[in-house]
Amino acid sequence: MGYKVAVVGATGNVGREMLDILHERGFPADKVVPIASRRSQGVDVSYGDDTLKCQALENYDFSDTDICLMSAGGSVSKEWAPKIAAKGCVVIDNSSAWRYDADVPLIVPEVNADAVTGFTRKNIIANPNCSTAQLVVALKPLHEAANIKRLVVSTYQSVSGAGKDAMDELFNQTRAIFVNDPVESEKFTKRIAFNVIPHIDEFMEDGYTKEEWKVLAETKKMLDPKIKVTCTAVRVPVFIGHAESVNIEFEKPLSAEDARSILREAPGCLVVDKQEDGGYVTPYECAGEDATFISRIREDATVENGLNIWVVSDNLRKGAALNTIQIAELLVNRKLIQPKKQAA
Ligand code: 11C
Repeated sequence: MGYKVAVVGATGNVGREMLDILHERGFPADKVVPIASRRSQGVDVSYGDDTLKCQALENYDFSDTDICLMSAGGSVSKEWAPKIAAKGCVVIDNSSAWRYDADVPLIVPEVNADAVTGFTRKNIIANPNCSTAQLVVALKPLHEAANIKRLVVSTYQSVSGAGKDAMDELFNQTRAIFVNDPVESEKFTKRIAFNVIPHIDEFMEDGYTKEEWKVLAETKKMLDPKIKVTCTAVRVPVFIGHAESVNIEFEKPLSAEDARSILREAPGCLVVDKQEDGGYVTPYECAGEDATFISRIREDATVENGLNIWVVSDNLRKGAALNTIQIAELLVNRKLIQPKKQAA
């Protein structure tokens, strides 16, 4: 007997990726229901070789649905996740609405799978921000080996993190520059084509952006609250794949060679570190891949027990859709949820 799974936000970048990954990984679903806003009701989306029609969130009854994968933005999640959860349907939410709630587990299965049992408190599980997900996958095994004290993270984030309209803006601006048309910016505050923008999400009182704060708060919640984290988050003109330069200070010594061997064995990690021309991974190569790639592993002699690494992953997959589905698989594999009934 399989599960009935709803995908809320099915027409978005992440929602479409969720449908692909559910199918690709053979998730034990008897029925998959794509759900979107009333505006997108009836829109066709692909699920394997099938075409499914989106249902409107407002009209859908979640009573016989087992799992709701949600990627429809913070305000939709804030309002709808508790209503869906109250129907006995476990919500795995990709927005920032529930991540910092002490009664909602924030999960990356390679990092803190055991914490998932806390979902019973609200029937909601949170998926981290894309830039944190790949970061903690790479850091967890290093933290276990030598205890991380402090992190300096600089991100290079692709436009797909800001949605489909942002991808269109990069494409349209690039085209406009080539054909000498006027360049229009709506989604980004400055031109993104042939540029980089040190600003993602809203500004906070201390001068950091919300994206930078998320990296700090989520790393502490999932990995260790004692780790000091500072971050600069930057948008780059890349369609898919976030990259991060990470400077790490450990309590104990850890050589680059030992870090490389540890990361080679670590779940979800793939080391590509030849230390020669092209012997590293870039976002272009990681698009469509599941792994978190780690390159440029080298000791930082300017601090005690310092190491630098370069971390790249597909932000729509490990940073969002894939991680959400891995959480659902965790619930199934650990028998933490049972199908309510055979879906029709
Ligand atoms: C970006 N990281 O690249 C953001 C997108 O909190 O889930 C994901 C925002 C979030 O713009």
